[in-house]
Amino acid sequence: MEARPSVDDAALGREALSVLDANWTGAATVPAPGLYPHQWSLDSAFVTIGLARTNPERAKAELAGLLGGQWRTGMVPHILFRTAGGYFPGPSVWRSHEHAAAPRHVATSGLTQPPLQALAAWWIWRYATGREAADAFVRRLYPSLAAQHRYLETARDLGGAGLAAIVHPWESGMDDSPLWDEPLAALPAVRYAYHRELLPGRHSDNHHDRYVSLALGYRDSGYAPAYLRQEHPFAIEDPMFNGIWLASCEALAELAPVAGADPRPQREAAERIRTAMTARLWDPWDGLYYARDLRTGTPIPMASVGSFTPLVDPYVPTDRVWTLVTALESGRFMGAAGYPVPSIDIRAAQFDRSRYWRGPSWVNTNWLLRHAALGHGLVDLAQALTARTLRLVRQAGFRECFDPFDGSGRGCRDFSWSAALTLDLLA
Ligand code: 2M8
Repeated sequence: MEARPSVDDAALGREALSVLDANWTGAATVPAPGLYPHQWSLDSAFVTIGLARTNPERAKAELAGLLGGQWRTGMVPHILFRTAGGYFPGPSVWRSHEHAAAPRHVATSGLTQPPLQALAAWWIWRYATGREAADAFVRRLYPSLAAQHRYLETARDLGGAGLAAIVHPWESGMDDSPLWDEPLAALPAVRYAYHRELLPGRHSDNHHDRYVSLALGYRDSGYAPAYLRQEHPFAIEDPMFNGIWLASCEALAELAPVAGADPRPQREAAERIRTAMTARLWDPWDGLYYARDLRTGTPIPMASVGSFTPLVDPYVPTDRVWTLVTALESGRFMGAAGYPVPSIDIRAAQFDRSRYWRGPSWVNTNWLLRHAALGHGLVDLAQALTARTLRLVRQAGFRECFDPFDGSGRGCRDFSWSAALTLDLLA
């Protein structure tokens, strides 16, 4: 465990703000200097939430800037290339400028990430001190957020049951999770020549070649929804992605009256997702939500932190909440690890305490589960998640992720969502 002098709440908050200042490009907050030198949509949504109370103007700029990169299809890209910083795959791979629906002023990727943006907009609105300005902000962003949800409903309901499918591990927010090992292994072996030195270094070459091949196949189809439906070999209904979408639909329904819009379509979408998650992703025997592989038509029966994130829906039935919380607090997750919440079941053969989404604990998933716990009135669980997450960043700094047993930092330093969500936990 790295030793750090103990810091009080005020000093921790100041440190978090200075990380976010250093990672601000003038138009967006990059996830971390060096490794991630552009704007990522999931990271930006968490940064927005973290800054909503301490620096609302920057929170608004972050979210509005991200939505400025939205495609005319409604798709919010997972990366907006904001700097000259090297990252693979960069603009020359995605070639967004060749697509009529992509924005002209910024190059983007062609994939998306969990749609947390409406929840982030609601976070800004609910904590705003100036009502008029907050309402005006919601009126400005509402059409983009509604279009994002429409895109998921139309282009991404590949299973036809009301859930959005991810078409690449990068869309999950948990890119190297062992959840995707089997669907990736089922893809044909390929080998590409590319700038391996620019890769984050967390994946085997084997996996990376498949990541690139999935991205190129989709790109070469012209990012066509019909290609995703009929040919694309990777399509998964993921509980974390859909749980976040559900929460964003509810948030958008709350914001609809502010924007003079009808909340019913968002409430109906939330209900469709809720029903479909129960029918397709909930495993009543194991008492967990599992991802579902649409190409094999079977669940991926591996317990991950994503198995619990559907709890962000306050309407999950009480008996299911208790089943999930029992598993979460068991020796498979929080019970054995001193520093919650391991990204994968500690007892799984693939669990690796130091490799990104294959075992370590993350501030963003802890925050989501804390938010979920508060929605269900589980105050003790929320307090435990808050206290132990703050202990992690106090001891190891704003690292990308953490060893769940000894709390030592893993991945990048000065990681934006770890800093931003610390601000929210301290508020
Ligand atoms: C990680 O994903 C990127 C690909 O998008 C990567 O591995 O290079 C994930 O942790 C993802 O959730 C995150 O948004 C991104 C930037 O922090 O890094």
